[in-house]
Amino acid sequence: MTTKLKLYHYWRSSSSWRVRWALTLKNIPHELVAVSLLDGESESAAHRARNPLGYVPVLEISKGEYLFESLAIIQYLEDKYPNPSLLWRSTDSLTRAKIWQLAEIINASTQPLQNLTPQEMYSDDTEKRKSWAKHWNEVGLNAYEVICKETAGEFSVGDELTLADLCLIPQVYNSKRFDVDLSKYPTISRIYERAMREPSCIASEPSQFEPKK
Ligand SMILES: N[C@@H](CCC(=O)N[C@@H](CS)C(=O)NCC(=O)O)C(=O)O
Repeated sequence: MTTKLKLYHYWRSSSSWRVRWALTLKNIPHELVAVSLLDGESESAAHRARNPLGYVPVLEISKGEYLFESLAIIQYLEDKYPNPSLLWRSTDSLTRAKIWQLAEIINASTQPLQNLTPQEMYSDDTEKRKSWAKHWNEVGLNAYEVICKETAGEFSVGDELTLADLCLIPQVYNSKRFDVDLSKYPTISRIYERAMREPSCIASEPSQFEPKK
């Protein structure tokens, strides 16, 4: 018997949104389990047994078998559920590498630096934390804009959604929270507006999962 995939996520986590979006776009049956980042739930022994880093997202792929790191999870989903493809639609190696490059600008060089834990290590002052996070968002978006100006069609690479967009759009959502001036990024802004009209994007975006007060 196959178990339904179970995604441990947090509504406002950008990395969680990437995976929710992939599951939605590929129409993969799954259930969601909320893990709060704010009240220490992600640091609990139960959650660290799923991911020793104490982060979300985590995908339970069968009873007691967990995958974490959103891009590894999406690669797994891509292999198991190839259509629609987020990575391999193009047969051109350079284009595939550009998709990865854009995804990694966000995944490796932006999101980790503005994550909650580095912010907490940096300062107790909420204003200083916010300007730190804003800075690293701008560093990432500056680089992304330079590259995607060359690769974009309707989306970051051509006219189809790819892994790059699944990383970019949630990061733009973070940037907005940190008051980044998006008018400095015309290509990114255009892609963001376009992506936010996609049903799979709307169905997976944070406000759909915000806990009711
Ligand atoms: N590289 C990881 C990043 C995971 C991550 O940083 N998750 C954040 C939420 S977006 C988190 O759990 N942060 C908790 C913390 O900083 O303590 C991935 O792509 O899954």
